[in-house]
Amino acid sequence: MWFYLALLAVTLAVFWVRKRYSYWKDRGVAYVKPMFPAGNLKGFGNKEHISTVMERCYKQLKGTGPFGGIFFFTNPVAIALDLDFIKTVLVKDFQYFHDRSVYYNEKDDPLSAHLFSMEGTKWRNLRAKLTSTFTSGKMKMMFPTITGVAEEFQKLMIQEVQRGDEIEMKEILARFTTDVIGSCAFGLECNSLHDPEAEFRRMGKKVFEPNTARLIKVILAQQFRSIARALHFAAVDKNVSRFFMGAVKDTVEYREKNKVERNDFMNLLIKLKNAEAIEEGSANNLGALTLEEVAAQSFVFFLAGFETSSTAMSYCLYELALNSELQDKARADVMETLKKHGSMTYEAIQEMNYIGQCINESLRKYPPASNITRSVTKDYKVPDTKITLEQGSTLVIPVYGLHHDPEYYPNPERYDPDRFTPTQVAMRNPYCFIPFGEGPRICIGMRFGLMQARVGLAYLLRDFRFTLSSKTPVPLKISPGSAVLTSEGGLWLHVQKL
Ligand code: HEM
Ligand SMILES: *[C@@H]1O[C@H](CO)[C@@H](O)[C@H](O)[C@H]1NC(C)=O
Ligand SMILES: *[C@@H]1O[C@H](CO)[C@@H](O)[C@H](O)[C@H]1NC(C)=O
Ligand SMILES: CC(=O)N[C@H]1CO[C@H](CO)[C@@H](O)[C@@H]1O
Repeated sequence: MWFYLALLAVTLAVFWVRKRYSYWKDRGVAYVKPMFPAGNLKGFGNKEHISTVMERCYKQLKGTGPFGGIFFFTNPVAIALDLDFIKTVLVKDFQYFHDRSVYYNEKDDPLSAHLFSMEGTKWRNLRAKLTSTFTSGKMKMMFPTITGVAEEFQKLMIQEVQRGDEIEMKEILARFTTDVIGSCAFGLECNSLHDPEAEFRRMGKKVFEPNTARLIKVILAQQFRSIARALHFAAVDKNVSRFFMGAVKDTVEYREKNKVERNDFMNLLIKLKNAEAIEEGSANNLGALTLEEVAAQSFVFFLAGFETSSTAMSYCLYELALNSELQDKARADVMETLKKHGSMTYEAIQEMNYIGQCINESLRKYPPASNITRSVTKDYKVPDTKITLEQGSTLVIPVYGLHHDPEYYPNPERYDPDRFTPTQVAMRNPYCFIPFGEGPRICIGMRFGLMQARVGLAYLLRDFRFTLSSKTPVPLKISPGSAVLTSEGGLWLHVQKL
C-alpha cells in the first residue's frame, strides 16, 4: 500500500517537474534547457559565479527576441535580451515591474525589510522621502567627512608600506568605505581603518563572506517566498541582526535625548520615525516608521554602500596596476586638477574626468551587482509579441553579459577608459551600461558611491604607485559563492610610496 502511494507521489512529482520545465516551450519562447533540480543554475556557487551562468544564457539566447526563458530551480524566469526591451522594463512600463523578487521577512527578520526589498506603495513613499538625502547639495555637505576618512586612510597606507610593500588592497579599501558609510549613515566613528577587528568591519565582512550554502538558501527562499516565510526563514544572520539593531537603537536614543542634529542619513530617518515632515510644506503621508524600519534602512545603506564601492575601486586599481601607462595618465589627471584647485575640494574631485572614466570602465568590466531583477506585478503583454509575462514571475537583466557583449564593446575583455569619453558615450545606446540599474528604482546611492570611489582613488594615486605582485593572479578569479562580483583571495598589489 505505502509502496504504491510512494510510487504515485514520485510519478506525480515527475509530471509536475516536466510540466514546469516545458513552460517556455509551451509559450513559444526560446529557452535554455534546464536540469533538475537547479534548472539553469547548475554549477553556480561552487564552480561558477552567477554572472558567468547568466552570461552563458544571455549569449545562447541573444537574437531570439526581446527576452528568452531560463529556470531558477523549477521556476521559469525571463531573461531580457535586447536593449529596447530593457528600457521598456526599467523605465517605460515601470508600473508593471516596480518590485524586485527579493526575499524579506518583516516579522522574523525585521532588518530584511528595507528599501531594496520593499514593495509597492510602501516602497514608493519611502523612496520619495529618502531621495532628498542623496541630492548633490547633501553630497557636498558630507564631502568633508569623506575626505576626513581619506586622510586617515592615507596615513594607514604609509604605515602599511613601511611594513612591507605587498598589500592586500581589497580589505583595506573595504575598511575605508566602511568608515565612510559608517560616519555618513550613522554619524559613528567605526574606526575600522585603525582597528581591523572593529565591530562594524567584522559584521560587514560576515554578511559578504562567500557562503554558498547560505546563498542557495536565499535564492531558494526567493523562489518560494511564502514557504520560506511560513518556516520563519531569516535572511540576515542573527548575530549581525542583533548588532545592528543595538547600534541603531543606541544612536537614536542618544540623539533624541541630547537633541543632536546632523547632516546625515540617520537624521532624516529619525524625522521619519517621529512622523515629522522632511522638507517644509511636504505632508508626511507615510505614517511613522518604527525603530525596526529605521534600522532596516540604515542597514541597507551600510550594506549597499561599502562592498560595492570598495570592490569597484579594487578592480580599478588592479587594471591600473596592469597598465602602467593608464595609471600615469590617471595620476596626471589628479595632479593637474590638484594644482589648479590647490587641494582636494569637492569641485576638484568633480573635475577629475579621467578618474571618472577609469571608474566607469571598471564598473563595465566588473559590475559589482552582476544582474538586476524585477518581478512582474501584473500580467504584462510584451509589445509586438503574443506573449504575456505572468503576474508573480521574475525577470532578470544580465548586466554582466551586456557589459561584455562585443556588439556594444569591441574586444570586451580589454580595459580601456577611453570607452567613456563623452563622444564614445554619446555614440552608444545608454542601456548597455547599467551598473546602477536605471529608471525610478535605480541605485539611490549612485552619486555617493561614485564620489567615494573618486576620493579614495585620487588620494591613492597622488601618493602611491601600484604594480602587480607575485600573488596577483592574471586574469583575476571571481569568487563563485559571493553575492557581489568579487575576486577570490582578495587583491594583492605591490605598492610604492611616491
Ligand atoms: C559602486 C557602487 C554601487 C553600485 C555598483 C550599486 C549598484 C546598485 C544596483 C545595480 C541597484 C539596483 C538598481 C535597479 O534595480 O535598477 C542598487 C540599488 C540600491 N543601492 Fe546601490 N550601488 C552602489 C552604491 C550604493 C551606495 C553607496 C548606497 C547607499 C548609500 C546604495 C544604496 C542602494 C539602495 C538603497 C538601493 C535600492 C534602491 C531602491 O530599491 O529604491 N548603493 N544599487
Ligand atoms: C553568534 O555569536 C556567538 C558568540 O559571539 C557565537 O558563539 C555563535 O556561534 C554566533 N552564531 C552565529 C550563527 O554565527
Ligand atoms: C559614469 O557613469 C555614471 C552612471 O552611468 C554617469 O552618471 C557618469 O556621468 C559617468 N561618468 C563618466 C566620466 O563617464
Ligand atoms: C539569481 C539572482 O538574482 N542572482 C543575484 C543577482 O544579484 C543579486 C545582487 O548582486 C544577488 O543577490 C542575486 O543572488
